[in-house]
This record gives sequence, structure tokens and C-alpha cells, in this order.
Amino acid sequence: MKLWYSTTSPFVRKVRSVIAHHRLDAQVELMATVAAKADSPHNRDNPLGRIPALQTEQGEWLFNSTLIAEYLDNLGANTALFPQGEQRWPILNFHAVADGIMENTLLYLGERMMRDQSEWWDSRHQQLIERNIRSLCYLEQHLDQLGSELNIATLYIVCVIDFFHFRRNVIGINPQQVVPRLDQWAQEMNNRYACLAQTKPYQS
Ligand SMILES: N[C@@H](CCC(=O)N[C@@H](CS)C(=O)NCC(=O)O)C(=O)O
Repeated sequence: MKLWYSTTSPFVRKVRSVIAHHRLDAQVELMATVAAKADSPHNRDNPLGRIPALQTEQGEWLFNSTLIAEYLDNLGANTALFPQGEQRWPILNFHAVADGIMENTLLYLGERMMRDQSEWWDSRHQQLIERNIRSLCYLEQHLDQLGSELNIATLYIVCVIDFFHFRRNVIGINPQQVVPRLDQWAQEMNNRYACLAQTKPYQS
């Protein structure tokens, strides 16, 4: 299999954590790319121009981090990260909150990273920042339900918290101040699970 990836993307980190959890590293060739550039090579394989994108052993390209994560979870032999049964829906719902936070963040992150501050749509950014704070608080209020088991929701929430630290100056939210208990929990999860510790974001 082949994976278009970067060392900064939280969506890619979700997939790389699943690969590490199931020890599929030897089966996945990592191919580095720059997500936002129009002439980056991943654009040839993914019409959406986004990463992650995974090519399966059968040669098909899969285009979305959650889809790729579930595909790899099905291939792996370690404990399943996408549970079946009654746990499935609450876990997928927590995953949806984390994914919604990332979607809301993407709506202003690109503008803040690539445009002069005088051109920022400030009122829209403020609205999205407030949504993100409300959603992070929602996750913090449900810490007991989240627990400390590794599943696709807990794994991805850690990716989101660490990404907020990594891009704190641009995102404008410090998890340590806004959701200190959730932040502490995320750091404990990083210490507990090697697949998270090994995949923290960094600028390559
Ligand atoms: N919902 C998609 C989001 C993927 C995504 O937006 N990835 C970013 C990298 S963090 C990207 O490819 N951005 C391309 C761009 O900004 O032009 C997923 O879960 O895979």
C-alpha cells in the first residue's frame, strides 16, 4: 500500500496512528507531499487534492482519513479501533465532534496561514473559534465516557488537541487554558499509547 502524507496533518496522523497500532508499517510506503500546493504529486492520485490518500494492494485509491482508518482497522490484527455493537455509535459520535472541530478549524486556518492579517474575515474566525471552544468543552464534559481505552474517537481527539498546540499561534486556542482536564488527558494518552507518541506533529 502507498500513503500520501505530511508530518503536520491531524487527518494523516489519525491514519498513521492506526497503522502503528496494527503494526502495518512494513506494508505501507509513506510518500511525503505538501497538501496545499496545486502542483504537489498527490494531486495526480486524488482529485480532491487532499491528504491522506491511500492506495490499496488492489491499486484503488481511498480518499478520506476516516474511511482509510476503518479500512486499515479491518486489515489489522490488534484490537479494533472501530468497535461493533452498542459502543459503536457513541464512539463514532465523539469522533464526529473531533472531526467537526477540525472542519471548523480548516474554515479559517488556511486564510490565517496564507493571507495577510489585514485580509482576515475576523468576525467569521471568531464565530468558528467560539464553536471550537464549545466543542472542546463538550468533550471535556464527557471525559468519563471517553475513558482511556484506545478507539478511533480517543485516538483522533488526541490528534486534534496536539494539532491545536502545534498551530496554537494560528488557531488562537490554547487547550491547556480552555480545557485543562481534556488537555491533561490527551498528554496521558500520548504517554500510554506508543502509536500516539510516535506520530506527534512536527515541521519536516
Ligand atoms: N475530511 C478530510 C480532510 C483532509 C484534509 O483537508 N487534509 C488537508 C491536510 S491537513 C489537506 O489535504 N488540505 C489541502 C489544502 O489545504 O489544499 C479527511 O478526513 O481526510
